Amino acid sequence: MSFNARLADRLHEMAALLELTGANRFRIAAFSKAARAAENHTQDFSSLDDKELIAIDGIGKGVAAIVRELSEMDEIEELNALREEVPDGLIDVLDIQGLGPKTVRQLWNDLGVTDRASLKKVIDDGSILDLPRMGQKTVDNIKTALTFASKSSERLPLGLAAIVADRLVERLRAVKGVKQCEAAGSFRRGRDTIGDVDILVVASDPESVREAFCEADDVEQVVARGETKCSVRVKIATDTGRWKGQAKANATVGADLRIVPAESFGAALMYFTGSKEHNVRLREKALKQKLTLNEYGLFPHDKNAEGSPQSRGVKPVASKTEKQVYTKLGLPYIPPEIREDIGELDLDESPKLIGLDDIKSELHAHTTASDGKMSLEELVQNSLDRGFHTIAVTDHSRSSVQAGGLSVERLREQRGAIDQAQAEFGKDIKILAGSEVDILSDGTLDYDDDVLGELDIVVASPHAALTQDPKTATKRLLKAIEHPMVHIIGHPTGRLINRRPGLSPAMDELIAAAVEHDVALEINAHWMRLDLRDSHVRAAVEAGCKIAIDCDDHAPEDFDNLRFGVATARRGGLTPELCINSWSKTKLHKWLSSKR
Ligand code: DGT
Ligand code: CA
Ligand code: CA
Ligand code: ZN
Repeated sequence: MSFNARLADRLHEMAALLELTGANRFRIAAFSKAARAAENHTQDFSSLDDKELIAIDGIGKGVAAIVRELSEMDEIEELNALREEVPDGLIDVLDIQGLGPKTVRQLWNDLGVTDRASLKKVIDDGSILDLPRMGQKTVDNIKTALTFASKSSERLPLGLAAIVADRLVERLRAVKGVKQCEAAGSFRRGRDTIGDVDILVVASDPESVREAFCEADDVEQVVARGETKCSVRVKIATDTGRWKGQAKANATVGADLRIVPAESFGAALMYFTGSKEHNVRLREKALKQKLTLNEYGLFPHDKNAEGSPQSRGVKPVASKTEKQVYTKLGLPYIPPEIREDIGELDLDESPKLIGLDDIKSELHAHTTASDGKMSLEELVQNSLDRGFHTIAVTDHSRSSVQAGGLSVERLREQRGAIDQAQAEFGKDIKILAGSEVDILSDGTLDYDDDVLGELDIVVASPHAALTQDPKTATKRLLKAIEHPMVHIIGHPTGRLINRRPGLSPAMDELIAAAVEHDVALEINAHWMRLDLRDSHVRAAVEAGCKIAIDCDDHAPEDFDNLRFGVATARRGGLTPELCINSWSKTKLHKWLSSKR
């Protein structure tokens, strides 16, 4: 993590902690502004002197001193003091949707609330109603949000699990004597949240593997250290801010390691990839063929024999690769993402699910014109680097005030800038002038039709009023789908994993309308969203609905979220034909202009 990113995290954290302590709001705003300046500047702040720092918009003397402190001492005294002052658990309370810093401060000062448990207590005994301006309706909303937050806090979003899984796999592959190493479990199946990370290893020197796994710096606790199975709790990120939905500084996740023999790696990988329900079906199928399946292989079944076949020295009919095991079971290779007992054992051939390499365009991205961190040129360059033939610039529309939504004038100015950039970048990439236009709460769009008609691409997304009842939400989204100038519905439900449920429209109606009006529904690839979710994608694919997989890029690293969008698409059975991002330049542009 760069110095500036680290600084920004700390400043965001200070701003939030200061809010909880009721500090001067100008001071709070100054820290937030400085955090954004650190995020947006390409120059490393630790290499600048005070004069240069203060010259930067958003950086004053006070922040300059903090920059110095962090770069020289690697800590910030005031932040340490704030962390002392504010109870740890209060941050989790602030994370609950609908609870602002002011209310949290009151809960803390007046009622002694210090964490989610004590919040629940003051709700249950009714004392929360003693707070000024606290009515039953607000309490009900807090209660719902609290239940949602605690139900989901157990599971880790896929994107954070990926940080851990990638790190563990990389670490173990570097150990001498390791021949194979793969992440299995729900992570390999690409679920949107993960209970724990499962890692499989084949190694000639198992003790070195155990050591690398159990004794690394990020290991918080060793739960078990056995010969072939180890379990630990690892820190998710060693240096990530507590803010913006990221891993909390001290958050950990469980990780299981299995060391397996090379000859049964395929069977073990199948077993530990799961799902449990898929495994059950496979074993049933095996038995019907007088075979028995376990993590060591597929064996001839002998109902009179005692003990496991491998312990009796029985030779497996397949075990080395997953493919061999599936083949011997009379099945095509089943991709991990659909091993969920959703009918995958009935497939005659392996489905040609979409892959990362199929994606050839990005159709939802932001620049500094609204709330993005990339200039137009940076956005285009990043898209070129990914090999995309098209990038759509879709900044926010005017109602998204906090996200710097564009007035009609600024939107038209941007078209000029895009034409200029197109001339500079030439034929290698097509830059589309677009908008992520707000779907207002009644389903109307945030720009007039004549403005929308000037754009090459329109992504229409809900951003506000996300607690609407399902009926209203359905009506709202249907109206947007029926709009003749809309190409894509962005993050259709607006859910944020573990943070807010979002809308619950009648998805079958939306899908049917999208097919009728030739609109694509988006899989927003950001790991906090993954919206559409897998089950929605499956329904859409079955109906023949077009799907977009987009990263909704705000920063260069957001492009890396594509893998999570693709995983979700694969879980829904998406093939390249229905995914507009996998189309050729000609086909895509023909479709886009058919709506103009
Ligand atoms: P998670 O961690 O809750 O997100 O979900 P998984 O699927 O990763 O589950 P986990 O970590 O408990 O176990 C990994 C895989 O190991 C699981 O997908 C299937 C297999 N497995 C674990 N326990 C059992 C079991 O009792 N029976 C069967 N058939 N398979 C199991
Ligand atoms: Ca797992
Ligand atoms: Ca596990
Ligand atoms: Zn967006």
